[in-house]
Amino acid sequence: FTRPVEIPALAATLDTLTERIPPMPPRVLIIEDDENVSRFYAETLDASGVVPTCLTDPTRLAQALSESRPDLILMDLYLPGCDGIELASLIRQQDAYVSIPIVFLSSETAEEQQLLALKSGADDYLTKPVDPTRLVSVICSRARRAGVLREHIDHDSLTGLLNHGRLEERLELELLRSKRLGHPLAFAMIDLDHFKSVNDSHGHAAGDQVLRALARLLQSRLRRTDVAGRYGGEEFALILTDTDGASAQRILEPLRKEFAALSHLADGASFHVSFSCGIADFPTHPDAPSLATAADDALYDAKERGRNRIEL
Ligand code: GH3
Ligand code: MG
Ligand code: MG
Ligand code: MG
Ligand code: MG
Repeated sequence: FTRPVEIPALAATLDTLTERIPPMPPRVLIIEDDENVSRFYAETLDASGVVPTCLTDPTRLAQALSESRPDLILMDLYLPGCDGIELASLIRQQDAYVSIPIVFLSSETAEEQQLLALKSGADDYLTKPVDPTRLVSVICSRARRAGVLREHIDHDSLTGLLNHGRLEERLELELLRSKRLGHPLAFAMIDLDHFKSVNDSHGHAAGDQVLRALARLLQSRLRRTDVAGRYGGEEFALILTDTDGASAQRILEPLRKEFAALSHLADGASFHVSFSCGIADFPTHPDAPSLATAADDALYDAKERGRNRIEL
C-alpha cells in the first residue's frame, strides 16, 4: 500500500517551475531529406507559432544543433546515407542532448520499425500523413515538458538559482561575450558568515530559510543580465556582466548591508546573518579558473578581515 501522490504540492512545484520556463514558441529542428516535405512541415509549424529550422543533409547535424539550439527534433526515419534510428541514438549519446525530445515522423507503418525507433531513444512516432493539429500539439506539449525537466536539472531546488555546473557554463559564455565586446565582467563569490552556528542555534530548517532569503534578495536586486547561482552549500556566485571589480563592489555593498539587516525568525526568536564576498574581474583575470581562484582569495581576505565585508 503506497501513499497517494500529493497532487496539490506537486502542482505548486510545477507552477513555480513553469514561471521560469521561457514562453513558447518552441524551436524545432526538422531533419528530412525531401525538401518539399520539409518545407510543408516547416510552414505548418510556422503557422502555429512554432519556430522551425530545416536540415536536409544529416551530416551537418552537429552544426545545426549548435546553431539552432532546438527544443525538439522532428525527424524522418529514412535519410540519405544514414539511418534515422542510428542518428537518434547518436544524438542521445551526447550529454547536451539527453533530454531533448525526438519525434519521428515517417510513412513507415511497420510495427517492428516503429518499436526500433522508439527503442533508440525517441519519444514519439507519428505516421505520415499526420494531422497538422496533432503534430503541433505533440510538439508543443513535448517541448514544454522537456523545458520543465531542463529547469529542474539546471536549478538548485532549495533556492531556485542556477546550480554550480550551469553557472560555470554561463561564466564561460559570458566571458566569450565580454572578450568579443571588449567589456569587463565581474565574478563574485559569497559565503555566509558563521553559518554553522546559525544551524546549530536555530536549526537546519531556519538555515534553509536564510539561504532562500539571500537567493530572493540577489534575484530581486540584480539586473536581468546578471547571473546568480548557488555554488555549493552556503556559497553563492554572481556574474555581473559589463561591470568591473570596483563597480561590482559598489553595486553589492548595499546588498550586503540590506542582507545583514534582515531579521530571520525561528521559534519566536529573531536573528541576523551576514555574508562575506570576494570579487575578481575580467580582464584582470583572463579566464574562468583564474577568476574563480582570485574571487576565492578575495573572499578569504574578507573572512580574515572580520567578515560581513566585500573585498576585491
Ligand atoms: P565562515 O564564516 O568561516 O564561513 O563559517 P561557517 O560556519 O559559515 O563555515 P563552515 O564551512 O564551517 O560551515 C558551513 C555550514 O553551512 C555548515 C553546513 O551545515 C551549512 N550548510 C551547508 N549547506 C547547507 C544547506 O543547504 N542548508 C543549511 N541549513 N545549512 C547548510
Ligand atoms: Mg526520407
Ligand atoms: Mg563555506
Ligand atoms: Mg560560511
Ligand atoms: Mg585582493
